[in-house]
Amino acid sequence: MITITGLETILVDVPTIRPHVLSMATMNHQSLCLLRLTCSDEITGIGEATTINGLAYGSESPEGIKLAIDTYFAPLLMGADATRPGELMGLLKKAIVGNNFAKTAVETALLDANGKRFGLPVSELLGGRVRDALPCAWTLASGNTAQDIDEAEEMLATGRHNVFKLKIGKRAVEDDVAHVAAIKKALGSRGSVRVDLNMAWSEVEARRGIAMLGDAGCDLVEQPIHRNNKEGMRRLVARTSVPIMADEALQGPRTAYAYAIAEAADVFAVKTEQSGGLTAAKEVQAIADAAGVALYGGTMLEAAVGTVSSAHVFATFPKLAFGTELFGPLLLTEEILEEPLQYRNFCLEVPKGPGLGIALDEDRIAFLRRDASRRTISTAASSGR
Ligand code: MUC
Ligand code: MG
Repeated sequence: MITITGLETILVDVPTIRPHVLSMATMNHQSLCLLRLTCSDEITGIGEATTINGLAYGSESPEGIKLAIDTYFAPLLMGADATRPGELMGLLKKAIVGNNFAKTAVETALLDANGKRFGLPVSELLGGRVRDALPCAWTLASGNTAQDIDEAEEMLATGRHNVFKLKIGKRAVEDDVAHVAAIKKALGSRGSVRVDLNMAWSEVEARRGIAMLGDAGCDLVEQPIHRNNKEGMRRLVARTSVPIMADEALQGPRTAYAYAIAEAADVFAVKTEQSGGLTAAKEVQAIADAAGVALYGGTMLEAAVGTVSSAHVFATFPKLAFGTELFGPLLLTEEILEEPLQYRNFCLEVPKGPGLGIALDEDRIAFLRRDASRRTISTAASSGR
């Protein structure tokens, strides 16, 4: 039997290329929890769990994920059959409540290892890819309209992105709509403009704001109101012509089912971490397809490992009407892969090699890991400097 011989969790801090301004937080860096899962056949699988600004977005943080995996997941997994991700994820589901992000890191690493072992990309282990490149949006969130327009122009000129998600909800409704309208006016038909409120509006604000956004040429409104207000989302969907997308509301297949039967979203933003894993994300997709809900491949602003893991999942979706937003690595100042991901023709190319099809740049990880500075200080102290 090929067994799991080790789980190492590593916190890595990477600055963002500019402040990323969301309604609930401004990010200046991204903290990743990387997972290295070693097996008795010398194969190592990698995984990632990443949140937005610590605990600003959800109930898991990178530090909490590390603690959960080290303390509670590892004893359940050590010595288990590494070739049976389905069985192991079932075991974790039974033994551990919630902790969806941590579960995703583990499933990613198990599937990466199995893919390397059997010579297949993760997308093939998940049923088979139907596309090799994913349309990829960019988020304009500098907090400044003119800077956002310049950024969008650069993305269009370089062929990197022609779909733009604007983070709004911090300012008064009218001011936010004016910001969106100015960007749409500048881009015209060259770019799709969408917005994400991250739950910032009340239902009354949303009713007013979405009507104005429609007039301004906005193509999609993401999670305008609180995730628990399913009835409110249903009312908005029924009343407005701009498609409404659920994001924070989708905490795995059960909530996806509840949203689908309530007709509380036109589009689902599927996120692997929020869903509770790669297989769970596929289940959300199946529910959406069965209910006639359109799909979008979302991000938790993961770095390269989580981004590629999501890309393998989304590459298997038969329908992906609204594309993806797998741009996380591009928001970071540092490359953590030996070979960077390829973004071209407004798409992210899905790696074709076995497993995730990527390799970490171990020197960069050694430099960026959070405990690296402590190690350097203790070396200097012990040499008497
Ligand atoms: C979110 O709420 O969708 C995705 C893109 C981005 O800029 O933030 C994330 C989170
Ligand atoms: Mg969102």
